[in-house]
Amino acid sequence: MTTIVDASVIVSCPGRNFVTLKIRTDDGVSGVGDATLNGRELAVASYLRDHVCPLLIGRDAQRIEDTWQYLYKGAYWRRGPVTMAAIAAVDTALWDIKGKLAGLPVYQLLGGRSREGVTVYGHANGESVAEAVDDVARLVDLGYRAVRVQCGIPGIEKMYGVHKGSTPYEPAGAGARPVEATWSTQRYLTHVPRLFEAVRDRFGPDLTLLHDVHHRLTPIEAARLGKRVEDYALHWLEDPVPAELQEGFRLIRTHTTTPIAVGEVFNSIWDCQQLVAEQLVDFVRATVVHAGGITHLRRIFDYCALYHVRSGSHGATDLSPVCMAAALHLDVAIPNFGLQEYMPHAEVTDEVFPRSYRFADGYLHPGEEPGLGVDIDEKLAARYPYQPAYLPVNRLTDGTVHSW
Ligand code: KDG
Ligand code: MG
Repeated sequence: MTTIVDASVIVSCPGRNFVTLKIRTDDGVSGVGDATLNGRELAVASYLRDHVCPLLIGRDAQRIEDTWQYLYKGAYWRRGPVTMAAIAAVDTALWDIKGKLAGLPVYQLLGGRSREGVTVYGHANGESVAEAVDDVARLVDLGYRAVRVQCGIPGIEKMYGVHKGSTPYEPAGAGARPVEATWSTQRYLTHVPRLFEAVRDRFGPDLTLLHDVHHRLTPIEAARLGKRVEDYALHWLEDPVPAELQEGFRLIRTHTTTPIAVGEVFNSIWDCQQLVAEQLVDFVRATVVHAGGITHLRRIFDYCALYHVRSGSHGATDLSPVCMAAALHLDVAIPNFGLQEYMPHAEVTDEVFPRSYRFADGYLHPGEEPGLGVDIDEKLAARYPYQPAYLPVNRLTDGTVHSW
C-alpha cells in the first residue's frame, strides 16, 4: 500500500488565480491536481482544506475509484461545481501518483494512444470583422488546424472573447466586484453571419471553424443563428443557450444542421444525460477540473461514445496547466476524441507550472514523463498571492441581468 501522508492546497496568482492540490505519499511520490473555479477559487480551497484533505491522510493512494466514490457518495450532498472541482483535484493528483509509481505516462494507464497528437483549436478575435480575419491568418501561420473566431459587435461595448494586445484574453477582472457589460441579441444575430462569410471568403472551405455564443440566446434564436450560418460549415456552434433545460436543444436541432458543442460548465454526467441520449448535441466540452477528474470525465466520454457524441474539452486559461496536462492524457487515449481547446497560458503561469506537454504543427502532445508530466513550483507560486477577481455580469440595455 502507498499511503497518503500529506495533502496541501496552494492558492496563487501567477498571471491569474489558480488553486492546486498537492498530495504526498509515504514513499516520497507526489501528485498534483487542478481545483480552479474562476471567480470562486477560495470556496474550493476551503472545501479541500477544511473537509477533504483531512480525510485523505492514511488512505491508499492507489485506490482512485474507491476514493472518488468515498468523496462523492460520502459527502451526501452530490454534484455542484465546488464539490466536483475538489473531487477532480484529488482524482487528478492520484492519477499522477499512479503513473509515477508505474513509471508510465497516464495515457498508458488509460489504454494507450489512440492517435499521434491532440488536435487543438486556437482563438482568433478582433474588434472588427477585418481584424478578426487577420487574426485567423496569424493562427493558421502558427500551424493551427482549427480556429474559433469571435469579433466585436457594433453597438456592444465589451464583447465576450474580444480583446486588444498580445496578452492572453482573460475575462476575469481584478477587483472586489465584477465589471458589468451590456448585451443586444438583435445586434449580435445580425452581425455574426457577416463574420463567417468573410472568414470563408478568405480561407476557403477546408479550415475548421468554430464560434462560441457563450450561453446568450434562447433555443429559437439559436436555431435562427445555426440556420443562418449553415453555408459557412462551422465545425461547432458552442453553448448557444444555457443548458439547464436539456430538452430545449430539441428546438435547435429541429431547425439546423450546424453541429452543437456544449458543456464547459457541466460538472457531472447527469448534466448531459438527456442531451447525449437524444443526440441533441455533437460535442461535450466538459473537462477534468470541473467534471470530477479523469475518472468521471472518462465515464462521460464513454457514455458519449455510445451516441456518436465526441469530446471537445474546455481549455481556457482559467484551467491550470495541471488540468490541461490531465485533459491531454485523456484526449490522446479515448476513441471518440473530437477537438481540444487551447489558449496558451501567460509566461509567468508556465514558469510556476513546469510541464512536459508541447504544441507542434497544430497538435498538443502530452509528453512521455511518468504521471501527468506537470508540477507546481511552490516557492515561485508563493511570490504571487491570490487577488480577488470576478467574471463579468451581463445586462440588457434596459438593465435586466442576462447570461454572460
Ligand atoms: O471562466 C470562464 C471561461 O473559461 C470561459 O468564459 C471561456 O467560454 C470559454 C471558452 O470557450 O473558452
Ligand atoms: Mg466557451
